[in-house]
Amino acid sequence: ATVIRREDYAAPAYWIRSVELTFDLDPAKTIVASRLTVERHADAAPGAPLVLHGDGLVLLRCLADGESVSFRQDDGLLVIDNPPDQPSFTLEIRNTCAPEKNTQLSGLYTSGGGFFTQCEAEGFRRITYFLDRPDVMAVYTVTLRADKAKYPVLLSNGNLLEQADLPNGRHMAKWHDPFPKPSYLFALVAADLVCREQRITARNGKEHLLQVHVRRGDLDKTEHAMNALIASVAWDEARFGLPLDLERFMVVAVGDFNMGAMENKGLNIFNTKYVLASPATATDDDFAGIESVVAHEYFHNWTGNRITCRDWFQLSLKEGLTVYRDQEFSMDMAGSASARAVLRIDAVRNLRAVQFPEDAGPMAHPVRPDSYSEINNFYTATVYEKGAEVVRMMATLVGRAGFRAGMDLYFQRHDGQAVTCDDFAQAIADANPGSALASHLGHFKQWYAQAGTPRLQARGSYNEAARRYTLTLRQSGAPSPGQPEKQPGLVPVLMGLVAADDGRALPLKLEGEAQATGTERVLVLTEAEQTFTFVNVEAPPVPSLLRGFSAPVTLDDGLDDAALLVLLQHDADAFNRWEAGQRLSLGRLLAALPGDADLPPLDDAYLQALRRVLRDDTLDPAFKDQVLQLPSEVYVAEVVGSEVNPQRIHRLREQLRGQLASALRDDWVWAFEAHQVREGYRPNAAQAGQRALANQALRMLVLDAVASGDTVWPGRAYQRFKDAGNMTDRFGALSALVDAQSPLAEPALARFHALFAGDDLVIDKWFNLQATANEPASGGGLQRVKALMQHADFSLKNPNRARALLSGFCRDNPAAFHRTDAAGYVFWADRVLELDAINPQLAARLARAMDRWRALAEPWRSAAREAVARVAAAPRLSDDVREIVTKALD
Ligand code: B3K
Ligand code: ZN
Repeated sequence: ATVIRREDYAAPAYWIRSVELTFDLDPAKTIVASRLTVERHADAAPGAPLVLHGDGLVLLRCLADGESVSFRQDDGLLVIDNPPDQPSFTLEIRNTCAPEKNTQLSGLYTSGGGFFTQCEAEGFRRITYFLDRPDVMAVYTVTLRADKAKYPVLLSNGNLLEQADLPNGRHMAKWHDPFPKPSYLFALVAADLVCREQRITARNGKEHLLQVHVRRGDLDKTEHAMNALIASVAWDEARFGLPLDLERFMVVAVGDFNMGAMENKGLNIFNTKYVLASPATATDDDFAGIESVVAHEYFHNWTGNRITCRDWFQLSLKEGLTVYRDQEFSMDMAGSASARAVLRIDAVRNLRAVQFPEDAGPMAHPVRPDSYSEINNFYTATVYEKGAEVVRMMATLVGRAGFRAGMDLYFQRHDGQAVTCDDFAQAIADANPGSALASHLGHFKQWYAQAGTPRLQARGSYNEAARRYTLTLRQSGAPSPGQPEKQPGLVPVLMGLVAADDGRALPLKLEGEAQATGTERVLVLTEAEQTFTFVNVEAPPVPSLLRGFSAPVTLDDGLDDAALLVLLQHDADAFNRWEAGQRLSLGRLLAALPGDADLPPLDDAYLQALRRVLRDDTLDPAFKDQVLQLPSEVYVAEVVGSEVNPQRIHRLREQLRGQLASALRDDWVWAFEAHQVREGYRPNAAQAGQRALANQALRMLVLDAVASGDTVWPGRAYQRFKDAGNMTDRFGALSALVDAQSPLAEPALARFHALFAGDDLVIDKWFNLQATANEPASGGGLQRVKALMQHADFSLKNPNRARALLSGFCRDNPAAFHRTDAAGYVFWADRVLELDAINPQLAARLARAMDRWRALAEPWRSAAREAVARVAAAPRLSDDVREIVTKALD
């Protein structure tokens, strides 16, 4: 496979200005007729060869300006060596493709008897020959022809121009999208669908039609997605002044889809998982996921579609920014400051669980990568989530109004263009002259260029007599693939000082400043080491650094338990309160890790502190739920960093959970009883927080009961499982039984399957719960997963199903996966190879379960290496999987 490099970017020799496509849709053989207006690039030589991308197509004919033209086909490419040497000409192409054979789900494929497309990143070339790169933007007119009975709904981007019946039971529809777009935003749908419609009037008085299209029978599960869409349209107008620019905006749900959703212009195509929800079938997390993905795709209409990426190295230009925007939207929707903090905590948990390991492993890459062999492998947590952190840091540095001014300037300058991450950063900086971002833009842009999670060290000392507190900050970065040395960047450190005695917020005045600037401020670190001196500090302080996780770094502040207990109880910043609690728990696990003794009994100070949080009625239930949840095994492994023993981490964490379950038993009983939602189900943050805390309490109570041989709480959990009025509570009770390995787990699982048979999204949950279930002391997790692969409901061809079982086991169940007999790794290798023959993108995702094999202790390390090497040596690997496993072995 060839390596593509960012520095090799060159504009194409030709542009394509307009496209007319006609599809004669047939599952076995679809005929595509394409008429392109091609324009020679001003810098290109007259008659320069025209090279079009193609993949898996059969070419029927090719005409230039109506005349036949000589061409050759070279590794999928269509090369026209002597195109007309005029500045512009027409190219007519006719080709076929085979949608029903397309198991990769990239390009045009069939699902549930309908036709759907997925073109990002390079799927359009699997439909027809084209300059399939994001800097080539064209206006599309699309005609669809298909059997009317089988495919009554025919959709493409933009506005419907005409619709008519044709002979032989066929019909046609013609669509026109007035906005020039890159090919990756093209979409079509032809299927038997029903739709929920809503007319809305925008602030500027314009009317729009919103539609959510789903399979027959699913209409009653579309209300939430529609509400999320309406809210997204209103939010983008209010917060960023960005209106909906099309008369019609469509969302279509499809059951076979490689990722979450896709922002095709005016015709977003979604995984059913991110559209369909009812209280009986979806959990609070599912509802929240739908709201955020609907928003994300909608926000792409401006950040991604109106301004797109010049090349795929700039992917974070649209993804990092759009994730930032959807995060802000979800926070605004959740409302209270506490609910915002809970969402921030979730985002950071996810960053640490997925992005930090990525940044420390063989796939580590900058937010703007320098090279790739398969671009689909770079839709990563680094590009998305770390990219969003980079945007968030800009917003922190220039303030809310400054960020809005920067966005305005970005659209003023670049609307309708394909641009780079540099263009974005420049616009935000230029709109904020005099800001730390503008004065240190070079330092800041290291965030785009350097891979790896920077390390921030902080050491403070207080001089009681002088009432001075000096804080020294140091930044450093570990080597990553291709980047042995790291340069200092710009780290915004949002901070406060908390009085050690009573926890009050101390006024902040830096040496040389005329007066204190409140009790919270941003320190801007741009050197490898800088010292900040605070004066008039009236009491010994505990530093509260990196509030709200103001930069995606690891922090070593050297704080002891006493200081962390102060922050947990008093910090004005909710994020840092949570963080202090996590670190207290983490500290207890790390201290016990060496050797193989059991976890010592937990100390009273720690238990009291957690109890106080749980019982504090000034705190929101959702926040308490976050504080009481322990750091994940994956995160603990990442903090340990090398010679990781996954079994040891699992055992100690289980013991910690067991002790918390028993020591706080009365508090859990209280929490469970006190957080029952009495009014009707609504998926809002307030209700969801109550349910989350009650479900955590139930889980702890069942855990403690099973450990002590008591049957009352398992019985209550089973009853709740049977009677629950919503999926969050039903699944919470079921998970509690499975988690504690109660004898009631099996009958509950069987009942759950019977109750929801045929509801694919719920059956996915059923598979996933078993794949991620706690490994019994006697083993058997892998056996269960193997048996589930034989279940009539299992299929490797459906991405949701395959992910639920296989990624659930290999990526989200470390204790069951990392077996000392290596059987987990053998299973992983077999599944990666099996899946690669069907769907390389999906196989490559699963392949990444082994990213961190080098950090394992023996015997896991050698066994893991062998499994990775076996995959790498297999004949006929896709480029996707090959890139992952060869990088893992490098
Ligand atoms: N832009 C798409 C992701 C496409 C992934 C291609 N392998 C969804 C999104 O980020 O909104
Ligand atoms: Zn996106």
